[in-house]
Amino acid sequence: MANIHIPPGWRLRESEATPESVYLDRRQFVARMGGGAVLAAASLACRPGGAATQQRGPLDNIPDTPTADLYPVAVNDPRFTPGDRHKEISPEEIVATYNNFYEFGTDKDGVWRNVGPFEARPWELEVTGLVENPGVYDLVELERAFPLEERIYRHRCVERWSVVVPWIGFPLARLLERVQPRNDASHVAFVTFNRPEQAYGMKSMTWWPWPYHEGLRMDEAMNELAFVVTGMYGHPLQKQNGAPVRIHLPWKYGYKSPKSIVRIEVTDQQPATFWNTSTPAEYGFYSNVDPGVPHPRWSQAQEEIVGTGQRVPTLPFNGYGEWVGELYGGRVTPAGDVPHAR
Ligand SMILES: Nc1nc2c(c(=O)[nH]1)N[C@H]1C(S)=C(S)[C@@H](COP(=O)(O)O)O[C@H]1N2
Ligand SMILES: [Mo]
Repeated sequence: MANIHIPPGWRLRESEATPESVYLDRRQFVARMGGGAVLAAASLACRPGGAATQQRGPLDNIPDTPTADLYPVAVNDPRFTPGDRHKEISPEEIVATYNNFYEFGTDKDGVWRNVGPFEARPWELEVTGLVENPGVYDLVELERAFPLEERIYRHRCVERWSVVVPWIGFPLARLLERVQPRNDASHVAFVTFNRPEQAYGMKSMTWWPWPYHEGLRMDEAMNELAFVVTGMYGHPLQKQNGAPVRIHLPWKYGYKSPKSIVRIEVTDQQPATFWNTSTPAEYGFYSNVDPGVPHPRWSQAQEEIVGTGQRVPTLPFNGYGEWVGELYGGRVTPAGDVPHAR
């Protein structure tokens, strides 16, 4: 997406990701990244009776939760760990500072600085629509209801950058099995929070079709890979990565994985999606990672692994074809998904 903020050519700007960040400890990294001037714009944590005592860094955005004891988790199913390529876990400093989350602005390295006012806990998640057991769940209940597991997934943005992230959560299928979709249910819609007063991007960019929304076909949602994420890197999610609950779908472009969701709606129609509604000529419903279908404005044949300077060939389904290939009748991009695809 980022109709405006694609850096020219392949080089990521120095300020967006520096390979050295891998080797620096966190305090050095924050200092080098932002310097005093930029950090001054971040929220300052004030203690009673005192001046500002601490500056918020990119890794200080984990909301308090009574479920913190559930993290880190022990279960890491090796079936889901990337194989021979794109398998190095990205440093959390990269994943927490190079974000797409338009609710908090369009600058990737600005998102973590803007999430201060966002109250991501406590949180309710509603599951509604064509299900036998609709309900409003306290997220804490869901975190305790399903065994949490870690999944190391590749994340491939349509802007042709990628990271490798150890997410924590549970399969979407487990939640859907619990609420029992009715026989006439064909799709699942996701809706994100709608609080412009806490989200600078929502408030200032009124032209987008807020709140952010996405959707899947039921068989995609039931696929073992589709993951409800509540944590990352051994702890609950950082706000800039979609705290307290997001979706992750490793075989699709990043925009299919909505952050900070408040509702899952089971329906009998293909749901509208934020990017398809905004720019239908560029973004389809399925949006499977496909090196063979260029974006109208750039090739998808390769991608840059953020923070490494490495540029690698993009894989069909982002390397997850063995899990999801059969969902799409032998194609990666289903016919008609985007007008420019052959
Ligand atoms: N609510 C919401 N979810 C969103 C987005 C967004 O702008 N708002 N951006 C999407 C895009 S384009 C990407 S690439 C990923 C980025 O996730 P990350 O910043 O945690 O890596 O989030 C996706 N989910
Ligand atoms: Mo993206």
